[in-house]
Amino acid sequence: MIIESAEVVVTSPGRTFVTLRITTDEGLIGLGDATLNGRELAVASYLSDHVAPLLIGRDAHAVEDTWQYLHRGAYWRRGPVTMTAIAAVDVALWDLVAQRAGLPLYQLLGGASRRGLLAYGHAGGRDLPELSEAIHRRLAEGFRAIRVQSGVPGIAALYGVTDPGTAYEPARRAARPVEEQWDSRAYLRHLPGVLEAVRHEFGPELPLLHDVHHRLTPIEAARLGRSLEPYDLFWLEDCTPAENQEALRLVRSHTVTPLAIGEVFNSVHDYRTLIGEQLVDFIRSSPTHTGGITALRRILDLAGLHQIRSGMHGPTDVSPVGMAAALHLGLAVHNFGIQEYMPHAAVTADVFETSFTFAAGLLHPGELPGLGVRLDLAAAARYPYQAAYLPVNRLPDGTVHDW
Ligand code: KDG
Ligand code: MG
Repeated sequence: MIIESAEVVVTSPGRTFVTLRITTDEGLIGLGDATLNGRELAVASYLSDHVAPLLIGRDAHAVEDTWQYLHRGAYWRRGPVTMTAIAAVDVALWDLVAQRAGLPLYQLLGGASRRGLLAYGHAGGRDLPELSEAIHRRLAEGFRAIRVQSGVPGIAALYGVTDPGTAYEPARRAARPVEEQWDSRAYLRHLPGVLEAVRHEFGPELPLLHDVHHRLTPIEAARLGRSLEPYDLFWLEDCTPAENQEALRLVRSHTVTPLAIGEVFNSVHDYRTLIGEQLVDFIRSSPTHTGGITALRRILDLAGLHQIRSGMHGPTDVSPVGMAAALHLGLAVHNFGIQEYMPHAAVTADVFETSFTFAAGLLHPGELPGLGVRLDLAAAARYPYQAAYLPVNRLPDGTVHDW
């Protein structure tokens, strides 16, 4: 199965997605997600200028060798652009190998370890009544686990909080990033009361998650984790800037609230201290931003030795192709934890035809050979690239802060 062509498709049906489309001499088409939110064209160029020409003539079955060839062979390793590009190649090759075998991809990864993947949905509200309404809406849609984000008095524009009834979409179509605000003291005062009210209204069973989005110092995160213990969080996500692995030692030594981290990581090396010292409970990486299925499976195998489970990133900026890759891997690995699921805008289905399903709170990748996703090129051309940026975050005095 020889690779004949590799093209990069940039399309914006609802939001921008970058997809690698590999065609073999037998006419099979494999897809890989290369979407890096707000920096999409950097990965598109990395792939079309530097990687696609190297793929022509290679054996599509050589998934591991191709991964090493692009990773070690480039000399310049790691980083989100490089690893998202390698991920797209890796996932497209797995898609091809599984299609050639006539099997859904999860069967090549060891087969199903469970009936379906517990998914969590997002609920955000500017105040408690809005938040409660948003949670009820998610429950009615079938979600059995909920990420809770709340407005904070005094902060006008805040991560995770949308206008009522609208889907959360962090990237905004504008020439420059919009600016949001942050105040750690106001947040730390307000959040425990929010979780208390939600736990009281929705009872002890519902798994509740919360994302701090990298904003606290280690001692602030330790305080927050401890103050949320009575509300039994499923996890507290990205409580400190993720690149400082050692910071989690301090947090961990003060709280038993489970910790999740890693949506911005791109390599197993980002996790070595965290996994080796058992400083976290969930791995947030998706195949899309971590070098693909080949690389994430290694991370999850290492994590499994320490009873650390998966919690793959599944925002709208992971494309339907990337989502399918996460679902096949999540169905197969033993140490699956939970899967984030933010359904894409309806218009995305004009371009990407998917076979994954969501029912009774569980996702399943479906039974079509390969990933089970098709890309309609003609439809993709009807949604040309539109620039969008993630927000920038500032403290009350104007200092730029982690977003
Ligand atoms: O591209 C950035 C978003 O995917 C991210 O901000 C969403 O934090 C996020 C999450 O947990 O889904
Ligand atoms: Mg997050």
